[in-house]
Amino acid sequence: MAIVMQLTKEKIIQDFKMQLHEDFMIQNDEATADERFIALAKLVKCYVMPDWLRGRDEIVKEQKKTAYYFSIEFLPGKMLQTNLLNLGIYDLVQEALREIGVDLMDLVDAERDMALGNGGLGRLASCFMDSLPTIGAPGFGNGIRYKYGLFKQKIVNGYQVELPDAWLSSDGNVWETKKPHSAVDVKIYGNVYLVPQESGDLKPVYENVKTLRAVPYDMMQIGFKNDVVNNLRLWDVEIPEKYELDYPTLADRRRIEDITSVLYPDDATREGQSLRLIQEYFMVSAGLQTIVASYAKMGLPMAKIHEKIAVHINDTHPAMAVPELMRILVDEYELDWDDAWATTTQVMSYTNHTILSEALEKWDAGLFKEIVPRIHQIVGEIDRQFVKTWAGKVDTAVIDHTRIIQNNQIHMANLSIIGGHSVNGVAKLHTELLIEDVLKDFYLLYPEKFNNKTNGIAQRRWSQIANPSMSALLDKQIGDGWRSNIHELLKLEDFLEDATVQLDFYQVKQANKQRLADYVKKTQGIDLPIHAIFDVQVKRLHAYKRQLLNVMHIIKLYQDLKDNAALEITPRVFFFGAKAAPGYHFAKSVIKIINELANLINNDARLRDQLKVVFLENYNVSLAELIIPAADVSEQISTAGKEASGTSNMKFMMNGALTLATLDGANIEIKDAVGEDNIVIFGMDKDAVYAHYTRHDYNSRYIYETNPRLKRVVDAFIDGTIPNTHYEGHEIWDALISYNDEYFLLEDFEDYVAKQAYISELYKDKNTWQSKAMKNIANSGRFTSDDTIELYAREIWGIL
Ligand code: RUG
Repeated sequence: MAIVMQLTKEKIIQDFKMQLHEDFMIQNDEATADERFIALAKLVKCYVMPDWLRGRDEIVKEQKKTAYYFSIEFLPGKMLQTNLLNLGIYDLVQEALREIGVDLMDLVDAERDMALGNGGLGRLASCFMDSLPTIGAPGFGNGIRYKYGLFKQKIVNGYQVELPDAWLSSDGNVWETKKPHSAVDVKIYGNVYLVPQESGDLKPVYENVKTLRAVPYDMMQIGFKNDVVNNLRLWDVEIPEKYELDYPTLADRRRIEDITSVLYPDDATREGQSLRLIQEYFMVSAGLQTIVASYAKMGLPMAKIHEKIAVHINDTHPAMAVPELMRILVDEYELDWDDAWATTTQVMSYTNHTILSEALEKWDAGLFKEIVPRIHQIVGEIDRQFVKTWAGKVDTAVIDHTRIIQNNQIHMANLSIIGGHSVNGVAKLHTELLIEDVLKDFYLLYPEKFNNKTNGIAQRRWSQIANPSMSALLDKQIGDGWRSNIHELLKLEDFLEDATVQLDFYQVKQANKQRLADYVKKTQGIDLPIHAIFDVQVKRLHAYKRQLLNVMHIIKLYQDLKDNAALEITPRVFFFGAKAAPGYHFAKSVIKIINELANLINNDARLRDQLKVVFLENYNVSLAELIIPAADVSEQISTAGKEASGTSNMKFMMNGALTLATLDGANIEIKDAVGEDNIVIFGMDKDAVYAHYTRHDYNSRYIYETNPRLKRVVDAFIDGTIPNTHYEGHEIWDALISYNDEYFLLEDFEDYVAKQAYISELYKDKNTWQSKAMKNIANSGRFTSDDTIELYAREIWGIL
């Protein structure tokens, strides 16, 4: 039985104090929040350790089929609250600490965000890490232990400045356990010759290779109140003692250490590209070598490895898993090619997260050959076999579009599709677009591989942890069953028209808005009226996500208020939180514009607090936990067809925000869940967007010249309305008018403005608004990542 079942307040207090003595040689009353956090986290690890070990042993003993989720990003945020909640000891620990004068929230604040990801892709991976043990599935993560996570964003004079995020303390990360005895060697560079053997087989002989030591750091992933503990394994690089002479200078050593230094090194240069390619191979090779070795210990035939092992390629970054498994099976375990291929394709599966062609990785074949020469040979062979298989059976154009090597480039999505048995999109519309458009040639070859798995969220974090007051209210209204069965939120449907309940939910929202307003006051000195609509857009900054459309609407409101000093509007606070990729010039210009516009508006007393704009610096998981519960309006306004799914849309919905959305990604499924009256849809749908693509008839200049109101808004970027943005304003104006507005902001503008006006009216009727908000909460349970991952586990990996 799990240790946590026997815990009492007294025992926790005693253990906690002991831990402080042991780690820091101090008494509780002299400890800092940091020290207390570390002591508590270590204690949690001790409590969980037996279950963690038992889980691992059971998998070996019972030879359970296991899935490995390979991802170059994981974005867990903080872990203390999630771990306590999942262990079922949150309240007990909170009370125990209170008894000795300690506020659990101070310890929570002391933990640093683990930001080993950029955005939705990494956060989804972490939601899955929470859900896999929760549904009792043996599913482990495999990634990289970056020394620096995603950059820390500072805003200086309105500009984004990127600082390194040193998330690891000098002692490492308290949740991880270094396992040097499980380290493996990874070989890169050099030459590989295929030497014929007496048997007639070819054996690779390596020359001048560089050997890296991959050292795993394991992190427990705790299931929700079920004693199941899985593992997230992150790899770090070291220089192997045996090969020390290969790295004689400090510069040589630094180059090696850099392999796990930063998430997504700048790949604008060849050096940056090499580093990224090495990262990808390093993670894949280390993971697979370990997985195959542990399978080998079972004593089962290598050609049947797919019966016990599933490997998931999360986006294309881990696509080298396909040739690397082939290498291990053919070179090290001497399987013949066809047997190795048959099992490899049944082991591998792939998720596509975008249709944007620039995000579908392609590698220069020359660079590939230089860094991973044996993998290059194997990819060449896979490509040859692929062409041979389909030659004469389908049109040559289909083969030309789908083969892995094209124009001296290696297409990683093609490799992932050809080398696996499943390809999934992340929302219904996205999967449809993959099938009908982006991957239609592949669909012709392998229709059976395609399937949809709409994303989901780890609802415990986004409700119980992020929104304790709403959670308490839900307990009061529908009982606490929803905490373990999120579908029970549907019980709230019975109270949608109950004015007392509506008022209770309104008050919870206002309290959460106050919490966010206090944070903004503390960090930026801005006073925010909490009776205003809190309108939020938080996500990576990208042109297709159209933060700029939101900005254009704000400019319009500003112009309206300036034109008519007596105008009364429903007060609004617009919040933005967004990081721009360091090399993404346009996105950085949008950040500058938002900040200057915010300065202009927030300092204009004549607007009488009817309009405020806040850019929240350094948007991350912890900030999301503060912002999302405080939102009235969730902005999901991407150009239809471009956002694969989105996941913040689900988190906002769960916290009772109304979604203002295009029919894109999972917004469509949210609309289906709540009904058209409880979401605000605007703009072109995917068919309208695609019609422009086929007809080539979009003309933003025409719209600009024929709509004076819109023209005035667009001109505000260049006519001096927004101070200090001469350069950025022109860049944006050009994108919208000279370069024909790639993401159709101008076409969608009027409808967006109209729907925003509708929202302003609607908010005046608190009861109706609250009823719609509650409808959203009630129907959010269907977006739990527990259910999403169960579908992966059953339908793709076969592990349940
Ligand atoms: O942009 C997508 C989101 O729409 C999606 O919700 C998320 C998880 O599936 O993945 C995001 N994404 C896509 N992040 N990186 C990519 C392209 O590599």
